Amino acid sequence: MARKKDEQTSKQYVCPYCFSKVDMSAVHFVCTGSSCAKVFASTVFSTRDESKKMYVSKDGLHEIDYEKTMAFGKDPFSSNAIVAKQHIIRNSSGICDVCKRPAYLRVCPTCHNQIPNGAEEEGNKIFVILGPKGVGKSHYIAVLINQLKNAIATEFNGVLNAANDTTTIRYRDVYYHRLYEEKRKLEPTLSFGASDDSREPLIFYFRILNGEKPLMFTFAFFDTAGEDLVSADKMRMLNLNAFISMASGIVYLVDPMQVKYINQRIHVDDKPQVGPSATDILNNICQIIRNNRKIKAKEKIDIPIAVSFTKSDVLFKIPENEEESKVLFGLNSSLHIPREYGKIDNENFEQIDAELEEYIRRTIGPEFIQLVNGFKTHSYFAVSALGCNPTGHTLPRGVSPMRVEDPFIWLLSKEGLR
Ligand SMILES: Nc1nc2c(ncn2[C@@H]2O[C@H](COP(=O)(O)OP(=O)(O)OP(=O)(O)O)[C@@H](O)[C@H]2O)c(=O)[nH]1
Ligand SMILES: [Mg+2]
Ligand SMILES: [Zn+2]
Ligand SMILES: [Zn+2]
Repeated sequence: MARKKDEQTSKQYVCPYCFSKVDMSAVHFVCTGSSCAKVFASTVFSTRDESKKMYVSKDGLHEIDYEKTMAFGKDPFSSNAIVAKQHIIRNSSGICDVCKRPAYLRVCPTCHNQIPNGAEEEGNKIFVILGPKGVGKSHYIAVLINQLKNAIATEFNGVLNAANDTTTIRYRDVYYHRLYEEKRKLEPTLSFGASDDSREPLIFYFRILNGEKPLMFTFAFFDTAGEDLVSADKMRMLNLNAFISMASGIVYLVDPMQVKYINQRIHVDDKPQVGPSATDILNNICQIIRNNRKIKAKEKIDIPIAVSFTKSDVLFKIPENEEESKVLFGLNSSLHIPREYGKIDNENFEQIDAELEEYIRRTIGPEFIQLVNGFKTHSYFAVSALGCNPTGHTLPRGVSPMRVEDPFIWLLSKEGLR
């Protein structure tokens, strides 16, 4: 009996909304009964039950989701308090204390977002995408989701589903509609403090039915504003540290044109300026993970990292001179060799990894390689969300992505995808 309990508690579920570790034996429930929230509010209000007054609005008409309100950093006793549409059961009995019927909808005790069925057997793997300002995160996320949903799901016999309506609507309105239908570039992402809705990541479940046992992955795409990643203090303030430290895999993006050595040699229209050092930002991220997970300086970080060049379309151009050819990929690059369809093509990934490591050593510097070597499992990739360099605000020919899925296929292979 004791052993069973141990096994149960050792299974870790990380809430992809608030990034707290959830003890699966102490979850909360939601009752789907249509009147329980109202009955609960009026009962607490009429009996003047002081111990529960934070769960009811001042007029006694609504149940308040105290925990979710707090998770959003709002005052539960003000008009900003979030109303609970359905009654919340704040214990793990699974029985509604109002209607006495069993409740089946489990929620995270910290933020009251839903916990999917099968969370304890399948666990959850959260993958995150990070990178400094203007590196191409938003475009990458927009295109990656579309690729995963269509091409990759078919290739690996899987399905990609949004975890909730907010994700569906936000992906459609903020990303898909603008990029694929209006054929316009996305705007820079607002800093955390400036917009509330960016606080919640886009969450998708990717279920793969290949093999004997289905595999389930959670993707939490947190479209951070690049400026929020520049200082370790700011990251701590925004709770980005929990988000990063709890990840099962990291995709770290680097814009080649923001690298000084490359920027000085490459000739392209609308070239971005040299950016903050990719090494410094990765160093911040490493420090945060080491502090949070208590990993000593000599030990390696046990989260796989896929370091990926964005906008790699610009590196395939025909060189205009000798200097420029030093920073371009050339005709013999392994990046021209397509990966094999429907399987993990490790040979292809290893070739690309070796070529890019050399390229990065030359262009960014050995300190960067050294930092990446501080991760037990790492590999280099080059992607392009748009497939071409946009001039102006529109994309008249639409998007033609290149290798955007490579880093994810590689990360998934580290978590059991075959
Ligand atoms: N050539 C090329 N340019 C790209 C590509 N993706 C993005 N860009 C350019 O890079 C700019 C910045 O891309 P975003 O996706 O907005 O970058 P971000 O990392 O989200 O930036 P912040 O939200 O400000 O942190 C875009 O406006 C495009 O001009 C690509 O695949 N190829
Ligand atoms: Mg952005
Ligand atoms: Zn009920
Ligand atoms: Zn939560």
